Amino acid sequence: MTTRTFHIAAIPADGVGTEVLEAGRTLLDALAADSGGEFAFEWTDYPWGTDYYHRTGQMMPDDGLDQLRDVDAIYFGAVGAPEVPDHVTLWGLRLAICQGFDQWANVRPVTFHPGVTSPLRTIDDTSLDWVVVRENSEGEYSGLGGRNLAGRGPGNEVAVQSSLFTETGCERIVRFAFDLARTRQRKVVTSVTKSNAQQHGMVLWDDVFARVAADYPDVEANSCLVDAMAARFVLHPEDLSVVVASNLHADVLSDLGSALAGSLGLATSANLNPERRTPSMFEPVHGSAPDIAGKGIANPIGAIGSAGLMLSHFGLHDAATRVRDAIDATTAAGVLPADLGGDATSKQITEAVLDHLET
Ligand code: GGG
Repeated sequence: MTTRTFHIAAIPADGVGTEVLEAGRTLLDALAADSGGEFAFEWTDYPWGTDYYHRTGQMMPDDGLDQLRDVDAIYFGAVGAPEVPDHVTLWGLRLAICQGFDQWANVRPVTFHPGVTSPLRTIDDTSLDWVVVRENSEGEYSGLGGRNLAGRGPGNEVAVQSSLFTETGCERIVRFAFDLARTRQRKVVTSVTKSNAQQHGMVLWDDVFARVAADYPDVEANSCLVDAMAARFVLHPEDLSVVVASNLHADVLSDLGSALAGSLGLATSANLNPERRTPSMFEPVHGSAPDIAGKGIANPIGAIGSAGLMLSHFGLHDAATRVRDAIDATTAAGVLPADLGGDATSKQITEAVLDHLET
């Protein structure tokens, strides 16, 4: 008899999303089969994304969120296609889900794997382990603004794109970062803003950060401007543990972090509604990579690792550890995809991770 069945919505969406999600599903199903009935997964596929957009004019149906509301988690691939503007596909699907379900904490670990060459050659890169915590509901992604204001016409157009920072939004993500830091070996939170130049919202963020930090005397707190932080990622990454930043800044920094770890293809993420009022969503950080879609050579490690984050979210910590260890054993054995300088296909990497699943 199966003790717990988790209902997962699979949304591969665009490009390589299909291939990498298949890899993660294979892993999850293998773990369930091997769990001795402890847990099982029930999958529902949602064929939303750019193909759906071409057929219907929308990236997902009007009642899309209602269709997803009762699942235990969403497993997402990637969004974006060359023939449709990126802001249409992103807002029509990925952001519609993140914001519609108030998945306000986007957790993006930066993990260094054995056998992967990092551009950070000067340090013992396997000892690095950071988490970028991205505010995922407001900030620069508020969607506020407009074009062609005050009756100006083409050639003289004006666009306004406003950032929205609320005290509630800042406080909940900063507390999340401190709570996360408390669970880690290095209890450090670094807050990133550009409050010297952006004197309203980001100063509010700084004020909230200072106030919340006082509640966590056991956690070291420091702040850094985003430009300096970009340099610090490259030059002094050993100082970092949890990095908390606004929607846009954390997106950029987590891409930089994963490139420093070897490739964006490795990067995992969890879009969480920490109160668990709505489903959370797990996805590789990378996009749809249309240039290699369908060739079977996409790096599935980000998607497999994100499935591991989903296991932790379900409280299946032993299974999550098995996934992490199997990924490390795979890279250590030199089974690497093209973006990491190897020639293994997505399927070969998936099989290698399966083979390395220790009990
Ligand atoms: N799997 C992540 C994904 O599809 N990302 C596409 C993208 O363009 N994301 C930009 C963003 O979310 O800021």
